Amino acid sequence: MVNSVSVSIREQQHSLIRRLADQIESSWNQYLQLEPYHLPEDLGYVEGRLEGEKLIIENKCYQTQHFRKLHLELARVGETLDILHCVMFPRVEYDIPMFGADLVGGRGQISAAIVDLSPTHLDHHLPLAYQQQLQPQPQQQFSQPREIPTWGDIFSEFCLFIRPATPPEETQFLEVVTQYLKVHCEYAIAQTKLSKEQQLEMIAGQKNYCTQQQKNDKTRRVLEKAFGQEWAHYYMTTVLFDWVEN
Ligand code: BLA
Repeated sequence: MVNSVSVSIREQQHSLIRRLADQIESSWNQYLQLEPYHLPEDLGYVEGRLEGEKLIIENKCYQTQHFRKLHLELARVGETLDILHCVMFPRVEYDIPMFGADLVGGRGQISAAIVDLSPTHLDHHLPLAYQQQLQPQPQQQFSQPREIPTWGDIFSEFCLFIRPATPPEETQFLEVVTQYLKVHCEYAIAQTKLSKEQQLEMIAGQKNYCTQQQKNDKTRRVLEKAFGQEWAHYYMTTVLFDWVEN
């Protein structure tokens, strides 16, 4: 039986978004043992209206032994705006950085492609394995590097933020993300639990990451226009960027 409701908006989105979503899921499946994660109030699929155009949000969420929440979100505003948002929230029992990625585009062009492995340590250092296995991104390899906004002081030297200008640049971006996911997942699954005291630093680090991300007015504006201020705030603080208190 064909169930049209289950057809993902992924098929209609920009090809880089589709490819990145497929890659994220395939890396997760390759390295991690995924268990379902239930979003509050069944926010798996949401529809709103942005200036007369339909905004559709599709969420996929999992958890694992080392990750409290693996969140992959695809969103589409009418025919004009395609979005991929992904954050891997570690359990605070482990010393694991934050993986985050965002792709925003429309009318055949991705305007923002960002990926980072962000420190959860307050002194901003990443685990040694990351320093050893990854190279800081030479943004100048891309013809249109973009400037990180001031709230983005949470990002590391491995942050790549560009407007991909050609198909080879799109593929190169995808390869960077694939490499980050490999290093990140392999590191994460090898971690053992921290002491209670060390966990406090992870809690503070994740809280800082989320607080800064919540300052992204561009995300907030899209959600506010489609769903109103209150819902946008609720969504940004409980689905996109939530943290656990000790
Ligand atoms: C930018 N995010 C944006 C933009 C929009 C959104 C419309 C502007 C695009 C542009 O400047 O070309 C919108 N992003 C959304 C919406 C959702 C979303 C509505 O994820 C979800 C429903 N954002 C993240 C994560 C990172 C991130 C995980 O969600 C990074 C790891 C970064 N997005 C990010 C940054 C910008 C951006 C740095 C540029 C902001 C700026 O230039 O001011």
